[in-house]
Amino acid sequence: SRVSDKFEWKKYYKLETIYKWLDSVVKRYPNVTSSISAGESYQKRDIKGVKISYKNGNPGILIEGGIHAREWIAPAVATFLLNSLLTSDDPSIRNIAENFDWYIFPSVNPDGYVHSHTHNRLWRKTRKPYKNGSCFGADPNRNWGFHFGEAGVSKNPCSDIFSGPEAFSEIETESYSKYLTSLKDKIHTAISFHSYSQLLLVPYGHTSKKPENFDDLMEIGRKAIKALAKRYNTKYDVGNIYDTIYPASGASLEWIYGVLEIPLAFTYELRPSSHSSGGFELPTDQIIPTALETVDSIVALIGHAKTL
Ligand code: ING
Ligand code: ZN
Repeated sequence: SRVSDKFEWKKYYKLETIYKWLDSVVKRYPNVTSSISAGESYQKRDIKGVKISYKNGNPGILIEGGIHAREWIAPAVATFLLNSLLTSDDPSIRNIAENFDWYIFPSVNPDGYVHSHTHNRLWRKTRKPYKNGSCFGADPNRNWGFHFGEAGVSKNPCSDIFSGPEAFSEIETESYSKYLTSLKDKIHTAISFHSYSQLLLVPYGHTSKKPENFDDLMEIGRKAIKALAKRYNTKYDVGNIYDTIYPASGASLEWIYGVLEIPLAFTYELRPSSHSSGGFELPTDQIIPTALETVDSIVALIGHAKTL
């Protein structure tokens, strides 16, 4: 269709363009895809996703993008992955496409994403007003009800890492978490895309203590970043959130791992490596290379997870 022909990962798209493209994908692949929703945002936007299922009984994988508004490469990689799973004829991609159910949400903070396109490129949070409208939003990756408020958060509503007044104070995290609860027994892997730093992170963020399956997570993670490096020699590190990036509690993947007990939880900090290489404003000519190498790594990650 015209809509999907114009969607080429050569630039960063507005939310409306992404959502129209998701609809066009479901129209084009009605037998294997369906439109899914994790609720709506404070400003009443849909938290829209696409489910891919080639057959009954597949284990499920969650893909989360855009929980932080300014990290524009995250929705771009999530949509590129969705497209690859549906259109690639690479046997290793066909294998993961057809033997897992994929729940892909490219932009779980839609109000923030729109705000970063229309008003403030570096906006991170949701858009609910606090302090009588003098500050806006909580950090949707500090707002979840697992060790809420313990580490790497601020109680100041004007801070970029404001946890919110209580867990799930934001309608986005509240409704998205309810949706995920309904998937609890259907998924074993959850992957979130952020930027930037070129890291692959595993639990925990609220403590430096290592979770029970840490060794498995690290082994899978090392395989994944090795596969990522093959195409362009892009260097990633792998490690726990707390020590590898910084302490942070109340993140989506902490809750998914700690409360829903989804055993395989990975966060990608995508390109670039540093602020001086573009930071959140990754040049558009790097969208496709970033997406290609990330898909390579997901093939390895999922393939290895299967053998555990
Ligand atoms: N980084 C993440 C953040 O929320 C993170 C790091 C990942 C923390 C997973 C906790 C859990 O701060 C960015 N760039 O947002
Ligand atoms: Zn982020």
